[in-house]
Formats: sequence, C-alpha cells, structure tokens
Amino acid sequence: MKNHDTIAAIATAPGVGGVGIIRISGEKSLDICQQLTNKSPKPRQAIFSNFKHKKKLIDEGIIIYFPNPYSFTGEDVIELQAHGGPVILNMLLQAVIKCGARQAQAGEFSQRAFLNDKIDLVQAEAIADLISSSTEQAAMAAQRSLQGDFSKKISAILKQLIALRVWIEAAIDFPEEEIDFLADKLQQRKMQDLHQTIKHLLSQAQQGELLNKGVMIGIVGQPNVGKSSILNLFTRNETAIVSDIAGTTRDIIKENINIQGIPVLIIDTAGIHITEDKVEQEGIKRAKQILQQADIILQIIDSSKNIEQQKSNLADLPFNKRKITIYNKSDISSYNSQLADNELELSAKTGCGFDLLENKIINMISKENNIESSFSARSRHISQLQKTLENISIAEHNFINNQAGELVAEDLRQAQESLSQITGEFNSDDLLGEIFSSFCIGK
Ligand SMILES: Nc1nc2c(ncn2[C@@H]2O[C@H](COP(=O)(O)OP(=O)(O)OP(=O)(O)O)[C@@H](O)[C@H]2O)c(=O)[nH]1
Ligand SMILES: [Mg+2]
Repeated sequence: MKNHDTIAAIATAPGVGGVGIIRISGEKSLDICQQLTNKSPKPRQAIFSNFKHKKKLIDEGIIIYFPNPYSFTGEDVIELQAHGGPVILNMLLQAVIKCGARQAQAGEFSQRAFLNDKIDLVQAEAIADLISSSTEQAAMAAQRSLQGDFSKKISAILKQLIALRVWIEAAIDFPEEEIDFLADKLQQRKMQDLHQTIKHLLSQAQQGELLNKGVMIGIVGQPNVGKSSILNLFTRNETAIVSDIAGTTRDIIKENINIQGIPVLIIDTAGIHITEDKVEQEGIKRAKQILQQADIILQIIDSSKNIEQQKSNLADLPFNKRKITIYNKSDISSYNSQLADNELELSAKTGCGFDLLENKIINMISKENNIESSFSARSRHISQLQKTLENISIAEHNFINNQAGELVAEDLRQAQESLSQITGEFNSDDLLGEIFSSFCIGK
C-alpha cells in the first residue's frame, strides 16, 4: 500500500507560539527542502537556513531531515521549524505545496506510520488519545498504550490462540494418529486459560476506555433529597441552584470534573416523581435517559424522610448499572441499618462522607485493576474483545460438550480474526478511514 504523494501540514497547534513546525513526508520531501532552502541537510542534524520561494524570503529557521525508514511515518520526512505565527506558517505551507507536496488530511501522518508498520492501530489511536487526554491519569494510560502495553497483551493472546489452532488443525488433518484428541485434557485446559486471559484483558480494556473517554456519573433521586447539593460538592462550586422547594432542578446539568485524576462527566437531574407539570415531566424523562446512559449512578435518598418509601418509589427504574446508594442529610438523621458495600451516609451540607464517596467511585472504576498500570482503550477494542470471547466460549463448548473438532477449528479462526482487528490486521479501508479521520491535521 505504498503512497506516492508527498504530504505536508502545520504540525504545531493553531495559534501563536515561539516556534511552529511544518512536517513534510514522502518521496519529494528532500527535493522540496532543497527548493526552499538550497541546502541538502544531513540526516537527523539541525541546520539553520532561510526559507525562500521564488527568491522571496518567507522566514528563517531550522531544518531537520529524517530519511526513511527512520522517521515517524517510515518515509522521508523533513521538518521545518519556523516562527510560530499562523500567517507565516500558512505562507510557508503554501510554498511547500507549490514545490510539490499536497496538504495532508487529518491523521494522514499516523496512517502512513501504521501502513508502513511503524506502529499498530492501537498505538496510532493512542497518539490521538494522548493528545486529547484531559487528565494526567488519562495521559499516562494513553502513553502506556503508545508504548505497546496493550498491543503486547494482544500479541501474547494471539500466540496462544495460534498454538491452539495449529494443534487442532493438525489433529484434524492427521486422524491416523489415532488418539482421541478431543479428550486431551491439556488442550482443554489451555483453552480455558485462554478464556480467562481474554476476560481479564477485557476488564482492563473497559477500565482503559473509562479513563480515556471519561466516566459518566448520573445523580438521581426524588425531589429535594439533595442531588444538586451533591453536584455542587463535586464541582466545588455553586453550579446548580439549591433550594428547599421540591422540583428546583428541571433540566440536566452537566459538568466536567476529575476525581483523583480520572476524567468524569457528572450530571445532576430533575427529581423523579409523579407530576402534572409538563416541564418537570420532560425533566424526569431526561433524568431517566441519563439513568440508561451513565456508567455509574448515584441514587440519592433523603435519610431524614421515609427511606423504604423512597426506595420503593424508585424501584421500577432500570438500575442495572453500577450504583452507589447515598443516604444524604446525615447531619439531621442517621440510617440505622447495616450499610452494604455500595451504600454510604453523606451530608451534602457539611461535606461529611464525601471522601468516602470519592473513594467508592474510584474503587468501582478500578475494581480489580490497578489504575497506575492501566492503558487506554476505545469502544472499538472492547467490542472486538467481546467478539473474541464469544468465539472462544463457543469453541470451548464445541470442544468439551460437542466434541466437534472441525467446528472448534472454525471458532478459533474467527477468534483470531476478531482479536487481530484490534491491532489492525485484516481491517477494511473504510474502518481505517473512519479511525484516522478523527485525528487532527498534522498528526
Ligand atoms: N440538613 C441538610 N440539608 C440538606 C442536605 N443536602 C441538601 N439539603 C437541603 O435540602 C434541600 C434540597 O436540596 P437540593 O440540593 O436542591 O435537592 P435536589 O435533590 O436537587 O432537589 P430538586 O432539584 O428539587 O429535585 C435544600 O434546602 C438543601 O439545603 C444535607 O446534607 N443536610
Ligand atoms: Mg436539584
């Protein structure tokens, strides 16, 4: 899939800065550099030069030449470091284009790096995630993916999977080696191990996705229980109006915050109850939508009122998500029963219990995985891992219960295909286009 166009783009962020970089990649890079500078730079050495087009001086700065294959894209790359103003950089880019390059599309440099085997698809996605990460934890997770932490785990599983395929294909092809291969306990165990390993990786990837895209937390409950007061605790601001009038919040209120380094979108909602008020009804409808969309639900109960009544009023709602039940207003009452693991007492008024709430949220997100070593992931990876797991489960069933060797071979082949798509083997051009077009220009 060799690409013959030479591409160029401003690689630094739009706006004003001390230095701005134009990146050029492709066969004509060196030739374009010579046209603009009259110089032939040595590999990986910074040299100072004028940048001229048709004898007109545009700017001066540094040239660096990265000959293929030792460059980000794997092609010949020239970087021109000029002054970082948008007008001057655009003039320089236009000159580069007139000398034979074309404007790069979004993500095209990374796409070429992928096509030239410099990075796999997970790493290419990690670059975009690193750039757009909103907290330190998320950035470090993306960095670990970029360094190959996630890809290595996938390769290790692929290796096991391929070994199993080799074994079963050989067993099918040479039946004269008359042993009942499907009764082979060692291979059965290997398949079960594989199942467990993929399951564990899936759970790590799910956490990685939360770190990457952020966790959506919805605050729900009946009117006046203190939902908006709790939102304000999280934002450390008077974000939502708090009043003793039931039905104060009618709309959805969203704020981006971070809890111990994890990006969180926290959402306050209208109190759920039966009402004739049209505006409130719409608010309640939206609150219920949040209940479906959020990753974690905080169900707020006013502990100074009838607790069982409130619980039963909310009982019909789809709380199938990870849920924390908060007995609020602990300063004026107390919940006398034993608290379960996902329950706690809080006073939004005094802040007492808030640390515990934050810790519970963090524990819920990082249940069995250590955030310090987690890597970033995307929903695309999760769905491929889920498919792989499904294929393996079917393979196990066909192996152990049905004793159907041919079917097991096909299931394992499909599992390998699902898994390989994560790092980018066997992907369609459409999918690649979709992934890379979401990148920024110059990356
Ligand atoms: N004593 C005490 N009062 C609280 C506490 N939390 C909230 N309140 C009071 O309860 C009332 C309702 O608080 P809000 O935060 O507006 O409750 P809400 O659930 O958002 O209410 P709606 O938006 O109407 O659904 C206000 O008068 C708050 O001051 C608490 O922990 N202790
Ligand atoms: Mg409110």
